[in-house]
Amino acid sequence: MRVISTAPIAGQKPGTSGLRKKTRTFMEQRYLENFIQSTLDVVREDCGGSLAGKRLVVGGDGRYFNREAIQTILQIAAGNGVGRVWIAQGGILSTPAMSCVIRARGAVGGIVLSASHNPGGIDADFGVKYNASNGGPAPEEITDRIYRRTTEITEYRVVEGSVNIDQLGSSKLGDTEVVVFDPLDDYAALMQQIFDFPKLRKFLAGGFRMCFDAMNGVTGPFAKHIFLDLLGAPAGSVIRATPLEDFGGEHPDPNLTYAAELVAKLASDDAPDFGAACDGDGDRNLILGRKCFVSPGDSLAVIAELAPAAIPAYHPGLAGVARSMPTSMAADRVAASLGIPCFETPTGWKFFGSLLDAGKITICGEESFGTGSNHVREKDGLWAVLAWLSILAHTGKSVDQVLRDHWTKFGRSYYQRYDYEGVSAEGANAMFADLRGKLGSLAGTPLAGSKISHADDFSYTDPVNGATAANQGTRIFLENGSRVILRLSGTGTEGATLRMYFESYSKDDIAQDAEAKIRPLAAAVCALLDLEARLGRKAPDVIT
Ligand code: VG1
Ligand code: CO
Repeated sequence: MRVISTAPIAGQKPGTSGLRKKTRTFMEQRYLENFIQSTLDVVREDCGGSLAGKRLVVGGDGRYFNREAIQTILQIAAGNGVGRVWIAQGGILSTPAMSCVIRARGAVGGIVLSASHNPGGIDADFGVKYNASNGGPAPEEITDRIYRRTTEITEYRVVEGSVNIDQLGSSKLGDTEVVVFDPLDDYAALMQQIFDFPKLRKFLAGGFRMCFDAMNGVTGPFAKHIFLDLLGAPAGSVIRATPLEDFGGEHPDPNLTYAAELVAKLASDDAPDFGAACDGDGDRNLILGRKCFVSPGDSLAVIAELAPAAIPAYHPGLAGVARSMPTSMAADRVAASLGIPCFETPTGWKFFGSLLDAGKITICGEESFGTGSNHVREKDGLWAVLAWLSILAHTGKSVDQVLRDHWTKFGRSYYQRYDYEGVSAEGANAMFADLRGKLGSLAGTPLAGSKISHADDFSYTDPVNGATAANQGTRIFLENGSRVILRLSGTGTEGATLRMYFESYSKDDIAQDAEAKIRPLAAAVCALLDLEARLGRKAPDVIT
């Protein structure tokens, strides 16, 4: 074991989902080392002072620097006397599979190497996230301590050496046992416990056509194993299934902008019945029908409505549901009709963890293409795809019909999110400061044919452990029931990214185009904020 001196590096504060920075920043001397040593210092503290006998899982989404980072983490884990480190073969482990493996193998936690849907490569993004023993992203109480530790660090400990991460089996680094395992096993077994695989197999054999796009990310091998090997879908049903270090030079972000190839396929005359995609690390999902897009808020609501009938694991019914604050309120209406609670949390999956652990919710989701349940403590892209397949198999309806039936019963939340990426942080902060200054006086202001009823900053108190989080997004409510939310991204790596979320509810008028429905509201809010002058942007970079 070698002790190497180091000094604090500024800015190692985890955001919405771990520490995300430019890859070159992570490659700087001691950058990754400092963060990992700080993380393990906090984990050791929570383990009563020693990591001996403790088990840690390590894996990532396969992006550039994944393999090198794994070797560094191994050396530091061994230097800190971790009992055993499980490494996914080839370093490839989706975020939900990480959560599954931590839980299934009783690990103390896991280190996820991913910048999710952000591009990969030496000039793109990298990220590191610590997940705790429940399988979920560490809560802020832990990430705050990790951050504090990075500001005080003076040394890190390593055992030098390396391990062949492509070869299954067990070896030693110092006193640490290193086990390279097949990442598909635990995850596929869990999916088979939740869903009726024989029924899905029959459904796919009956002429139903699907196309799953892994976007050159981590889900490729998992999707091939589940959809092709276990469910018998024909070979062409899974595309872009080899994890690439740069995701083929694209954004592995499953939305209408970045999954354009799949969207075009589903809009063609020879479209399959169902299309789906996941992001780089496999926690997000996009659901498409023929010429039909399922907005994530609707997807959450439909799954909450139909999972108890369509999916064996949820036959006993749901304890409750939860959604992040900016996510559309469609799920609230389903919860009300089921007579179960609906919780509203800040953005980021870490806020669902305590509710899931306490058994208060069964299904939860975010507008950012994230859906999941109590089976793991991360959002789970392939789980959502299997949930939709189960719903289609159970109802015998098309995606489009499932949506229409849902809206007929509950009404429709028209929804869109505008992203302004890489704007000046100064300009964005000034705009927020101004808006905050006048929140109290906005009531009564006319806006897009209605009036502002009230406006505030969202604060959250966790109903299980009392933890609080303030300033989680500025909300503007209209008298006609519409909502607008503004917040700054906590996952970006350049300048600031402004997100604006628009929601407009109709009970009966359910067949309009979402874009057309939202446009006047969006235009009015941009004018209210003087957005073009302040940020120098005429239009958002991405609309989802
Ligand atoms: C974004 C999304 C948020 C999601 C987070 C991590 O955060 O808005 O809903 O939980 O990404 O997703 P932000 O702070 O940039 O808005 V992933 O797939 O990057 O783990
Ligand atoms: Co992701």
